[in-house]
Amino acid sequence: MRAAIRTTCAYCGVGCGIAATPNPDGAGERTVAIRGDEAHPANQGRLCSKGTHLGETVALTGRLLTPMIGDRRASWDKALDLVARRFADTIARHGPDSVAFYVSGQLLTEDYYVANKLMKGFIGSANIDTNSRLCMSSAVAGHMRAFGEDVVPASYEDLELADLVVLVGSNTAWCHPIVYQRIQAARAARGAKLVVIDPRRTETCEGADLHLALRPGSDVALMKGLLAWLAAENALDREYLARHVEVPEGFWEELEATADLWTTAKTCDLDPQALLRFFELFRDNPRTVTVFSQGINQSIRGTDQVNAILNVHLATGRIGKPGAAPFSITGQPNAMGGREVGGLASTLASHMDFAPENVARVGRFWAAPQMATKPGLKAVDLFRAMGEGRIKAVWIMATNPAVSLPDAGRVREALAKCPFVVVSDVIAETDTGAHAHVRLPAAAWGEKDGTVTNSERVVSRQRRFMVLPGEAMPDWWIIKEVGRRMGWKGEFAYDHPADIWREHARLTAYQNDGPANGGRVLNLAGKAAIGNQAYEDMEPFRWGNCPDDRGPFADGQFSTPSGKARMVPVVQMALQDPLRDWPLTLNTGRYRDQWHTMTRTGLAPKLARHREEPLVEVNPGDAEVMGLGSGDLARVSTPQGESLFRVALSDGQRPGEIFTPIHWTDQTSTGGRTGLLPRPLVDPHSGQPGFKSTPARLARVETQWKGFLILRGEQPVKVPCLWATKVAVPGGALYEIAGNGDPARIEACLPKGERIEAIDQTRGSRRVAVIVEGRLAGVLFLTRTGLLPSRDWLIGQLAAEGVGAAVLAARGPGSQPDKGATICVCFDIGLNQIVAAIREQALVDVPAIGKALGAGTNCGSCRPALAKILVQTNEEVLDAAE
Ligand SMILES: Nc1nc2c(c(=O)[nH]1)N[C@H]1C(S)=C(S)[C@@H](COP(=O)(O)OP(=O)(O)OC[C@H]3O[C@@H](n4cnc5c(=O)[nH]c(N)nc54)[C@H](O)[C@@H]3O)O[C@H]1N2
Ligand SMILES: Nc1nc2c(c(=O)[nH]1)N[C@H]1C(S)=C(S)[C@@H](COP(=O)(O)OP(=O)(O)OC[C@H]3O[C@@H](n4cnc5c(=O)[nH]c(N)nc54)[C@H](O)[C@@H]3O)O[C@H]1N2
Ligand code: SF4
Ligand SMILES: [Mo]
Repeated sequence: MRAAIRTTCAYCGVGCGIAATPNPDGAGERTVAIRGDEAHPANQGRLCSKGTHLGETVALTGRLLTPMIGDRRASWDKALDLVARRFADTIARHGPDSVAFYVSGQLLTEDYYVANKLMKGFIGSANIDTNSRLCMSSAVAGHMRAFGEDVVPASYEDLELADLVVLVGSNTAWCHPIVYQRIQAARAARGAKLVVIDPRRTETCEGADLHLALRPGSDVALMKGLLAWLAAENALDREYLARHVEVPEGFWEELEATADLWTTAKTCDLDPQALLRFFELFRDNPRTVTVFSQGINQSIRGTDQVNAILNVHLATGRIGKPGAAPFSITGQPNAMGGREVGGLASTLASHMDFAPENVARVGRFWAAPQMATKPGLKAVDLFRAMGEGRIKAVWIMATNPAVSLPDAGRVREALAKCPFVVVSDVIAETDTGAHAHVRLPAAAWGEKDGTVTNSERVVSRQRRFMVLPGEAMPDWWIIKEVGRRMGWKGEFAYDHPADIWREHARLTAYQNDGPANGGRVLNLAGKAAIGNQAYEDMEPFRWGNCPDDRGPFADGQFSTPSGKARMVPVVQMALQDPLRDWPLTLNTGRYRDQWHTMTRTGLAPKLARHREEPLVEVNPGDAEVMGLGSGDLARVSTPQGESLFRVALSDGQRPGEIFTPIHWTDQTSTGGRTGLLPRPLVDPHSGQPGFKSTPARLARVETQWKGFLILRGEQPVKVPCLWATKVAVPGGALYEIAGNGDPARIEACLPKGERIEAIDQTRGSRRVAVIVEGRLAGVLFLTRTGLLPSRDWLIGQLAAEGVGAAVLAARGPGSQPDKGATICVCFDIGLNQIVAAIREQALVDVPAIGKALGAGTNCGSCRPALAKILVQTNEEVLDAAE
């Protein structure tokens, strides 16, 4: 067995360290054993369900392994020459602003740096934007307004030192699970309080001291109400305000006039008593960390929402002190690295903007022939410009905008119109790749080498532990090759990611005398002159602390001209009453075990089991009025488009509000495509879209039959029916299906082989299995009025030998009862098993469930779900007893 290689997780911005042991039991080059890295400061050995199961995603299933021009394989030389030539020609004919790059927080810092340098210094346009626009840009804009620089003044340790943690618009238990576990561990150890502010009652709310299910979009009112109340209670830090904060004229007067407790409670649709409890908790706990993510950022007033939070922290001096900070947690593994190199169209490089002296400075450093002198197009505008014919060549890297941009139908039209589309991806077939003229095979996690920065400014190495498969190449290499072929050989002469790291680190330090002298906090001088071996061995380190190693801003020095932070006056946006034709509000977000457009988590059978289909969550009262039942199919429509979802009743949804997940695509479903629905409206400061709130309506969709299809192997099929969603299962794929008309055509999806069938005329049920050499190759179950059996046993038969006609019974001798939806993916424990154990063994807490079943004792991602099931089941037991 080879030694473990220390790297970082491929997924979220928590940035957990991983010890990866390739080929652990000699099973093959593309296998790896994954453990949490005990020495990594972010996770200290813990991993959530996604990180734990990374090993299931490293096979070559679906990989793009050669450059493709159209549908033809091409050599790298041919493909790169074509990209360079088409970009150069387009620039020559239409100018630098006729081309664009659209990149991603999933690139490594080194990749990002080269892309940014090529566009902003050499092509001479700032038309490079990133999916971080959809993710972090309101936080960036808020930080710049308040601090003069995009610096996150917090670390995970602050969460452990805090007496109060406030989670605003963050489903931390699902989206930043290790941060959540650290919060919960600190609560257990020190009794810290937890408040969750989210219109939905998510699993993050389990065990919180208080959940405020506020009206969506009312966060500014809430934070202003808090600040006004603290001012009235004399709970501000007047000294801090006087020394370190600029407060605009009239700020307090406006606040006092608009934000009393009762008005706030009404605007936010909250119980005044609950609101008061939050205010008191805040007043009484100077060590407060307010964590925020997409419920705040993804709003058409996201930047104001961010500043409303920062205002409260500045006015109470809760910043730059242990256990006291506003904390924007980042989504993607390298969202922060992208911000550091300036990957947004609105920033230049190294935390500099487009002020003329910055343009001149970066131009000198790069010896750049034609610097971009002004910000470029932001993501939503960029694709709009493409639709209008103004962007004539685009290069998309490590993001899937045909799924993830708002009004994705329009985005697809824009891509279809664009004369030259290049897509660099690790996966061959994606919704975006379908529009590409050239597809370039990028190195994936485990094959690429470089650095990432997590939410708490810790820079870590991602290390390669597998060979590059096929002709895949790292993103930095692909970009620099195009730069060289466009004529800038010397400027893009990188042989190793360390070459790029050194240049990036030097740029952060170049003529940067720190915030007290008009410079910036971001300064990597100490890491600029390192050799390749030192880069190889680089331990995780945090940038941006004060000289005495306290957090940024601990000395009260901010990156503004005056050195003071700024309170920003913010106004609560008008909240619309429901529209007649669009009476509901659509909220969108994430599932615990899927990552974005599922190109990678979708490969892991274990991760598929938590949610096998895209659901629309509906308040039970609303569902009753609309005649919708659990498990029905329903169409969500918005002015932008429509898509189908499976209905789930949820009393965690406020009346009038529905929720859908962002993960399903054309590759995995005929419905469930959330991206088609949100409106392309953006925040005026940041350009970030308001993904969390779109007027919508919902209607039941009738189908005459339903069923499922299980196929062995990896070859994807398109199932021709109204509803077909696909998830990976061990050895194959499971498709849940439903539709109208004659279902016979579905049988064409079954492979060739020995067919056995059973028909039940009265229920309109049909069961077909295909057996090849004694092994199950495929099975189709359909019914008009009957029930369908559990899929688990049948899925298990994909691995069995000597399968016969008995397979159509869908259960073996002595087979287990249906386990129900998988809750614990590590030990494959289902809802029904957990409920039964709680009832039969009178279990009272989560550790007891762990003892009885193992559930929750490995990665811990399901512990909030177990807590919820425990409460519900025990309530039912009590109700039954009464
Ligand atoms: N499992 C998983 N984890 C992930 C990801 C993933 O795809 N899957 N993606 C990563 C990425 S890139 C990101 S950006 C993060 C996102 O992490 P989060 O921001 O935690 O996730 P979301 O589900 O997008 O939304 C957060 C919450 O905001 C709430 N919300 C909606 N409207 C409002 C509002 O008006 N006010 C308030 N206060 N709350 C509101 C929603 O109900 C939702 O529960 O997750 C990262 N982690
Ligand atoms: N409605 C709605 N929409 C949203 C959101 C929401 O909450 N609601 N959230 C938004 C947010 S916060 C985000 S971050 C985005 C995410 O949306 P996307 O960025 O579009 O989603 P991903 O699936 O992560 O896309 C990454 C792509 O890069 C590929 N890839 C993976 N690794 C590499 C690599 O090393 N190199 C290259 N070249 N390619 C690679 C993957 O196969 C995949 O195709 O979605 C946004 N869209
Ligand atoms: S919390 Fe989970 S997904 Fe995020 S970095 Fe850690 S292991 Fe990876
Ligand atoms: Mo994100």
